[in-house]
Amino acid sequence: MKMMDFKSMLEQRQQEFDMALSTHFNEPTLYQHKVFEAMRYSLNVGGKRIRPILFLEAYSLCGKSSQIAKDFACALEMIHTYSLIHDDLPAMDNDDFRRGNPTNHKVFGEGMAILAGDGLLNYAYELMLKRTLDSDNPRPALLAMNTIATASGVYGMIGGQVVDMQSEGKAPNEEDLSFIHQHKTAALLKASVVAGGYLAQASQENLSRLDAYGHHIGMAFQIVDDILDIVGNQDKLGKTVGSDLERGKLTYPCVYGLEKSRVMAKEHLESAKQAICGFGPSSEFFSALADFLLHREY
Ligand code: GRG
Repeated sequence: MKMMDFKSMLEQRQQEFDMALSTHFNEPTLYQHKVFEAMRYSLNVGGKRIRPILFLEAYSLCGKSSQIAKDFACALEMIHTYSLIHDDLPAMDNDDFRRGNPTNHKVFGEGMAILAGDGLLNYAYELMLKRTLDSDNPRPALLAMNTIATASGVYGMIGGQVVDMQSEGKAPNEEDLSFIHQHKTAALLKASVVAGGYLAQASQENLSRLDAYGHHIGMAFQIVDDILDIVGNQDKLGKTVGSDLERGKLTYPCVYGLEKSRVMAKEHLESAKQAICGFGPSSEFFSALADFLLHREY
């Protein structure tokens, strides 16, 4: 697939997803409207929508199409957005800008940003539970939700964030680095792919393919993120470059150097493509997405 064709497909999916997401945020004026405003702000401030698109693609690769999948995709973006709002707080990474715009706490204040993050996390599960309860066959949805919950909790993203926080200023070491990348970033990306397979009742063989693809793109994604923090263009990235170095963060370039990190990211991407080609020609979008993530500039 040509990169141009891929980009227009990606854009179309992003637009479709944005429409689905907006249906959950058209509440009339409520007493607690401020928290909705803060939640909407970060949800709509230019995210690439990678996780929901991964989820919906995995779901449709396994031959399905349904409303429940769109709602699960929205829930994934809400969980991702909560993690970014909290990550930007002064008590964590203390960032003033994300995606070229002021961070949530800069606009709404720290207290409201904490609540907006909590609100998004909880709303994600409210939505998934509601749809699961409406279903005649809830098991696939429960398996998908279990995958998402585990990947974003203390055994996944939160666990990775804990070790990431503790690693600041520590001597570079491969073991901590591998734990951080697998848990903080790769876990939710992988879960987005695998949960799509669970919801679509994919075979064990296809679940294994999705699992491997998700793992490898998740790892490559974070390695590329580390590289961009050194060589990226600040305007394109929409955030300050060099912040990892400044904070003494444990990153791939600091453990392996830039060149080896690039090679490692490429190897993960090749493994991801290898894993997904078992689906045949219908896996073309996933394969192009792997390339896009490797060559992304933001
Ligand atoms: C606060 C519990 C808690 C966890 C935070 C995800 C995370 C853990 C921190 C974010 C720090 C960070 C920038 C990690 C790099 C990888 C990453 C998640 C990048 C942002 O994801 P994109 O590029 O974001 O998909 P967009 O802006 O496109 O939505």
